[in-house]
Amino acid sequence: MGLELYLDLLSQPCRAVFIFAKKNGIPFQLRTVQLLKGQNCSKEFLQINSLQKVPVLKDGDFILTESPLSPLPIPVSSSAILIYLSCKYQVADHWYPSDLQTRSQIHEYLGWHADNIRSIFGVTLWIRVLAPLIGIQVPEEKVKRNRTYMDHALQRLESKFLGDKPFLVGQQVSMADLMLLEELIQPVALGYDVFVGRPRLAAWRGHIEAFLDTELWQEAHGPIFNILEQMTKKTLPVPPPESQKNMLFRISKIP
Ligand SMILES: N[C@@H](CCC(=O)N[C@@H](CS)C(=O)NCC(=O)O)C(=O)O
Repeated sequence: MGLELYLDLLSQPCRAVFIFAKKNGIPFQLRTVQLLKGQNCSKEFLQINSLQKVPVLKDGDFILTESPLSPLPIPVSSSAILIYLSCKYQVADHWYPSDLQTRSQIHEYLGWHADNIRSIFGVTLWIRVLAPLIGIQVPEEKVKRNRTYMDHALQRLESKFLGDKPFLVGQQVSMADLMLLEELIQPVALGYDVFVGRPRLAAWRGHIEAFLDTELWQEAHGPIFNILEQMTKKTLPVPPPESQKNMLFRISKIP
């Protein structure tokens, strides 16, 4: 069996992996794991990742998840997967530059991203969709706090990493840009446009989108951009009880 990617396109890191593989013409079998249907808790998926999370890469017998035993330098599955794909398929250098200092800047950003972006921007999906789907309203004070956290993170992102550059690192798009774009698209799709009033960030978004084909953009983002409509039409599956337990725990952790 060749390369398999276990993904749900509602998830930001999954979309980054999906777009990266497609854009670079990397052949893979898409194994869709629908989180809303609790497929990440199925017996079959537990054999692949006992942590019940996507994305996961399977290449023959080799499985890459966010296991702390990962041999790669960054213990976050999507970036570990992007690094694996970059090296194995020798993608264009700008995605994961071979120059030591530029590559180190990518790692520097990805480390910051894991601590400061990952945990904050995904919360909108919980507030707007996942919590209401199981009958929970996230308190308004938490919603406001999340917006404040997003705003602070974006200020730091612009001042420390982006500046006036077209991309996060160097003059061309890299995996760091893709990881960030997918996180920022999440609240946008759910009604909070983080690019409004941030011309530098909006210009950066324009540079990356110009680089991706419209068809690929639509294929990757269809599910997340349609989710509010599906909410309204009540066509989203209500997660099974075994997933709801995990979801309640996750919702209780929203700061
Ligand atoms: N740390 C991983 C993301 C892992 C993760 O949080 N995955 C979420 C989707 S975005 C998931 O699978 N959640 C299911 C669950 O926790 O039950 C990365 O950045 O690639």
